[in-house]
Amino acid sequence: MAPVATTQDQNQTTYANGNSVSAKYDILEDYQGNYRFAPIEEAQVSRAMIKRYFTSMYERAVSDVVIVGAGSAGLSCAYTLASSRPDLKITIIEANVAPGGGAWLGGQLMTPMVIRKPADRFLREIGVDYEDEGNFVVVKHAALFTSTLLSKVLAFPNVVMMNATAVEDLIVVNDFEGKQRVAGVVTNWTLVALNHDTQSCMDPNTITAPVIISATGHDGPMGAFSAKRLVSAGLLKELGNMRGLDMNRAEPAIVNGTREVTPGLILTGMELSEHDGSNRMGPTFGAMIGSGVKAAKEAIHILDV
Ligand code: 48N
Repeated sequence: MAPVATTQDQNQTTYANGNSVSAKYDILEDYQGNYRFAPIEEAQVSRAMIKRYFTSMYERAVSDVVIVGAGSAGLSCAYTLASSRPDLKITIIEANVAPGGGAWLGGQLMTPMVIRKPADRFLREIGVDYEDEGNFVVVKHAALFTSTLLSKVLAFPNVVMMNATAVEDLIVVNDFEGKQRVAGVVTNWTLVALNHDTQSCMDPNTITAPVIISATGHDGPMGAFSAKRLVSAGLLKELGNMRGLDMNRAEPAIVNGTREVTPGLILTGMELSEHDGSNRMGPTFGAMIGSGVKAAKEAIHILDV
């Protein structure tokens, strides 16, 4: 156990082992060789992480909603769901170490992010400034949008995000009518999921939930994961495959097409373009926001029926 403070006055804290740290944060004094941290033992750091992470894994083994993918659609969905239903246990599974998907940049590695009206409403909701260009707005850096949204999502007490964790299969069960229903996800550490052909038998874990929202995008090592799994699991005849770029057709198609594509599974964002065969929109992100918001409303409808 780390030594407990024995005396605390307005200038410094002294510990039973004689260590003392300046309680008053005097930058001059502290940066002249006197800077001190409160003492700690290595096991305290390990146990602080282990206790919290594995407690949340234990508790979220049964969630109310699992969102697969923390890109702009998944995060917009998570924000809408968590803010409107604080009673729901929302668990986000993100394969990358860094959440955010393709929303850290605008297009062709340029940083400004274009969002067509009326999706600018969401920017005002989460407090992101933008320049108004008439029919669309421009956020000065895509990372301003994504980091703001990510920080708000993670601040909700009912949201748990497990990044560097991949969904590598779906749980599919027969419901009481004998119909196949998606009832959860099969997970593994991403580094394990990407290395099943280098080691044998690294079995996964599971999270069950009545609603799964898949927002795995259209590209990347696991893009359109759930849509592709529906085909290989015999729940979908074939993929529609994303069509060529047409901003004016693509964005309304994605938002209006956001839905429960098979019992228990909602698709949102660009994963839907692979499922439905809708156009891509390129470097404009309003549909990701609109689709994420709609996916949240669809999930609430399913849960409340
Ligand atoms: O950003 P993405 O890829 O996906 P969306 O749908 O949130 O946003 C798409 C958007 O960025 C565009 O593609 C823009 C609008 N361009 C369109 C165009 O025409 O080019 O995020 C998906 C996230 C990523 O962070 C992945 O790491 C993650 O999903 N992911 C997974 N996480 C867990 N398990 C998996 N199997 C998995 N697969 C992907």
